[in-house]
Amino acid sequence: MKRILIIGASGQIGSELTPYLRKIYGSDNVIASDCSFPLKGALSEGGPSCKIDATNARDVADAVKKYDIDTIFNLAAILSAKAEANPMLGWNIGVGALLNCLEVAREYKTALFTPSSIGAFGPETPRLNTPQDTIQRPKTIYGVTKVTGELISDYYFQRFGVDTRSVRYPGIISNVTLPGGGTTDYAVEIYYAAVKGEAFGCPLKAGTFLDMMYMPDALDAVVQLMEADPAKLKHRNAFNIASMSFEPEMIYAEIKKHYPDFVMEYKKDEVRQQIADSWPDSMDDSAAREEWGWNPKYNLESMTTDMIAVLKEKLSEK
Ligand code: AKB
Repeated sequence: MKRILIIGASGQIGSELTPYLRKIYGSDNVIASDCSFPLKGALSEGGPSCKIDATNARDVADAVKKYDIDTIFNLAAILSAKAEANPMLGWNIGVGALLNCLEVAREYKTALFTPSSIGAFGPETPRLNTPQDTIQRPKTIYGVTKVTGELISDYYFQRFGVDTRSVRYPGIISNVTLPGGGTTDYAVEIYYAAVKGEAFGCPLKAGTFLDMMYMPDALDAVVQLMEADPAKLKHRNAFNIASMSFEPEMIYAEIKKHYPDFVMEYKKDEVRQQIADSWPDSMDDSAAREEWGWNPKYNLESMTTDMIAVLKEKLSEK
């Protein structure tokens, strides 16, 4: 990777991936873009930026030509619960934007990373230690777009030699930009509530296990995978990656070690609960470990300590 274009730079992943890549590859070599423009703060001040609506192929192609891009990160997405409220929007962004990126990647010979998700699995998938290669019959539009994305990305690799690679992200926990519209968002929002001294209404019931990951590991994964020797990759779209699996009571108990008076109640959200019930409890990520050295650093305890320290500082500045 030498000249990188990030599509959807203002989102949860993009807002942290952009500065992370700028540190590694140089500020001028990482172009941040989003459909809402101008970008704010460090995203626009820290390096080049432009407006891209990825559902418009010309926007993507113009930026790739103008900035002489060799790698595209397509982070445009409508998360699971929000996509259920507007399935056509979920499809147009999830698949339409990806198809545009694939065609541009084919024409201009760039590599392409588009995240997949635990949402690419469904109720018929083995729940525990979900294998890398297994049944994928998701029941959400988000999941349908993710499986479509995995298949079409593999097709472009096999048919046209486009260097497509991806990971199936678990719920990502971060402290810079809130996710919004996802099923796993509660695991971010709970920290904000605890640090603000507020009670938290948890949308998922006790016992709902899901894979989760702290943002620093999610960022490392992208760079490790995109820098991996292609000769070692037996899979491409997309690798299971995992670092921790927990249910609401476990994150609550961990936060209570820092805030003993913190209160979490259940405030069930039917849509999110149904989605979460259709997703795996924990994935087997041995293919990622073997093929490109995936090795996450954070667990629930170390993530909680870090999240609380960062949010305390961030929220006290306001
Ligand atoms: C969501 O909850 O929709 C996302 C995901 C797991 O892909 N965070």
